[in-house]
Amino acid sequence: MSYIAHIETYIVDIPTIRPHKLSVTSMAVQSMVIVRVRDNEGREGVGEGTTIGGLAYGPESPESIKLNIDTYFVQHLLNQPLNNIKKLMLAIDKSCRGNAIAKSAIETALLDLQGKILGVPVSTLLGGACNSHLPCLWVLASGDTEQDIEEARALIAERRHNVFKLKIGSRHYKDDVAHVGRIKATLGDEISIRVDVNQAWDEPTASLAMAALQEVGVDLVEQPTPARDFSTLARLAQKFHMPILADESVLDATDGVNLSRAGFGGAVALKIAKAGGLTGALNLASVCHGAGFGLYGGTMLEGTIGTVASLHAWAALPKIQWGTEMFGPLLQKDDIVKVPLTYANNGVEIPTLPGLGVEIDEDKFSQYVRK
Ligand code: MUC
Ligand code: MG
Repeated sequence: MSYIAHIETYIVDIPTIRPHKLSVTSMAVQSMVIVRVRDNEGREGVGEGTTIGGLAYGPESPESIKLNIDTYFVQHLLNQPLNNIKKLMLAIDKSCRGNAIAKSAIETALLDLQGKILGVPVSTLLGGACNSHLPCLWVLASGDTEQDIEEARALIAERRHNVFKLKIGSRHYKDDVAHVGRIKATLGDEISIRVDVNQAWDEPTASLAMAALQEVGVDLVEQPTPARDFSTLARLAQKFHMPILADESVLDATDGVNLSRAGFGGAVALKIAKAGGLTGALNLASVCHGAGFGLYGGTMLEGTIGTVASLHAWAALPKIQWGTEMFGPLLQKDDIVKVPLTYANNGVEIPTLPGLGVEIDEDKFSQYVRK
């Protein structure tokens, strides 16, 4: 019987291809916690735990993810049999509260290793892939209207993306509407434009801004108001035809139930990092399905390991109405895997090799690992 013999965590820092500006921070580098788990026969599973801008986006930082896995999680895993991941994750859940990103990194590594041992992709462990290719949007977040238009045009010409999300909320809403309106008018009707406000507005500002965004042809507004204020989100959803995508508001299945009870209607961004892993994100997806919410495959701007783990989960969903944003690896200047994901036809291919289906490039890994 295989058991867990070794666990190591690392922080890997890779610069981004350009500054990525959100209402909460501006990123020039992405820092990922990489977990490497080995069994008694030397086979390896890898996982990733990633957030945005240190502590700017959420309560976990790369350093806390690494520290809490090393100090509190590892003792529940070492020398344990590998044939029951649920039991291992329950043991961690029972004694470690919160730390969803750290839990997601561990569950990913265990699923990768189990998939390799059984010779099946992670999507098979989750019940089976319903899709082999998923739509994937790109986020225009240089902060400069002309640069964003140029970036979008090149990606449309390559057929790499035909849906774009714009990060807004750090300046006056009228300046944001002018920026978004100019991009939408230039790119035309064929191209879908969405915005992500990352909680920056209060209700009166959101009402004014959403009316104007609806007018310029925006298809979706993501997290316009503060995460924990469900009643505001529900009121805004009832007021506008343009749908709202709840992101920071909905971490796991319980949030999905509570948002539905608050009277919200719209869509929900699933993220393995928010839900403590792939299983938690799929549990939330079931609740959303029952509540009539549309689904969307979200990212924390992970590198390839976290991105491919998410893709295996999204591929196991029969329907993902709003597509995905699993473009994280393309925002980074380099990659730590040997063969990167394939982005084509305005989407991304789901790997079919055992486990996650990606392999670490050791030279690249040593180049970017934090010393
Ligand atoms: C978020 O809030 O959606 C996803 C894409 C991106 O640019 O930032 C993230 C986080
Ligand atoms: Mg978001």
